[in-house]
Amino acid sequence: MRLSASLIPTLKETPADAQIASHRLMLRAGLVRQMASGIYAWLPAGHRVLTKIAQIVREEQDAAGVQELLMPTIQSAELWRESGRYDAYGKEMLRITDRHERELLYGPTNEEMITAIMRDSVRSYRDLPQMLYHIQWKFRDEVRPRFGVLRGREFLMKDAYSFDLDYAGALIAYKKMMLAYMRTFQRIGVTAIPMRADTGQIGGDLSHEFHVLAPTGESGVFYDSAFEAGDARGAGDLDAFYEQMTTIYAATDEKHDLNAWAAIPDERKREGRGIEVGQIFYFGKKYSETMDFGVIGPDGAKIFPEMGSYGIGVSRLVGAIIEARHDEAGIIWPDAVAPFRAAILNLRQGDAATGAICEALHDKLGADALYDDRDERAGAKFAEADLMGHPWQIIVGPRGAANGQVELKRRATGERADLSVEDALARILG
Ligand code: 5CA
Repeated sequence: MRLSASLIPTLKETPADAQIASHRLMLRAGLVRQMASGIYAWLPAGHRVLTKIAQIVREEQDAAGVQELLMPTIQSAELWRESGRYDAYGKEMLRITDRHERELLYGPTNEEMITAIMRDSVRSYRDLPQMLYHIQWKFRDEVRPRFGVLRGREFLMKDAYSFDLDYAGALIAYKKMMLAYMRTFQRIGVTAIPMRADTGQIGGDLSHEFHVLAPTGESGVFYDSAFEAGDARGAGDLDAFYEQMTTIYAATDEKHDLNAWAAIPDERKREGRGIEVGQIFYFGKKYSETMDFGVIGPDGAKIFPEMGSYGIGVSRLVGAIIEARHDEAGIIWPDAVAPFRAAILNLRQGDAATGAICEALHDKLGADALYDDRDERAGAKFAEADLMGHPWQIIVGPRGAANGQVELKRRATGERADLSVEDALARILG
């Protein structure tokens, strides 16, 4: 993509109303713009990040055997009266009345809707187990939307739901989902730690939150350094993985257990702050019973399925990644979710030699490269590339170009190397 023809409205000034780094950087790098309190438009570069994250989430859900569907954002109040949550949910629910005076709402989550869909479609124990997910916008009328996309009112969530015949089956679904989450966050390029959690509005008795470590996180977190070492990657056996995830100590301040903490050797104790990017819940028959979703068992008796729900804050992740990965100059994107894998910086626009090399690089790298072909000072191009956080910068100046050489810079480490065009491409694509 050519920067001269792109809508990437970067800002030189720091926006006054943005309190934390990710919010400032998302505005400055031209990723989002606020359209109303807690409601954002995703501009082209921001949309590319959001799409890449959603795609990794999708691939890992698919790999875990979860089926994708798409439910609407607007739901009927009737559905929520069945579960009893229409009144219980309170002011966080955005309630809407249509022209026929029918009560609707903008969905904050989808337990009721997916249960109704299953109730309509599934009759027999033979039809279970099933797991389903969608990636869809949600609305929660937060009292204090803040920190940009970290606590928005409209936000993109992946939410999955599991239906099993018994507790043993539900626990397998829960474990599979935990493994899928660890793989997802690892692929995205952030360290996320699962922590025992309360169940809040969703209800139930088993829940974990996944926290990305960042100094500005809303929760205090305490954990064993074993999580940093990546010991807790979860290859191999599902039960062994779950056992490991749930026995190595990790807790938010709400659930912190001083006795268990005291038993950890001092050199392994880690304290910090975390941003909750996902949460998983097991809540048994809470919705299947209240909404009368039963299947006929092998002996003809009715079985109310055991359920769980599993969320990932897709849009929140964009902010969380930036909180965890930035410096004075700007964002430091992990390779997997950067809006562009590489920026090509033409330091002398109009020069035949630099132009030819840049065009060749642009052709080879395709849509995942951003070609800074503007008639701008070199310093401005460097500053903007650092701000936008491309993992690689290919710097093409007249002196190197005369010898067929470019300079390759790695944003995360600041490492630089003079290379031939071929070698630079090999490093970026390798
Ligand atoms: N139904 C369950 C799981 S599907 C549920 O709604 N869980 S949740 O409330 O924990 O939300 C799931 C994830 O959405 C959270 O972990 C968080 O990452 C994200 N999220 C929640 N509220 C917001 C918000 N106001 N802004 C941005 N992301 C949010």
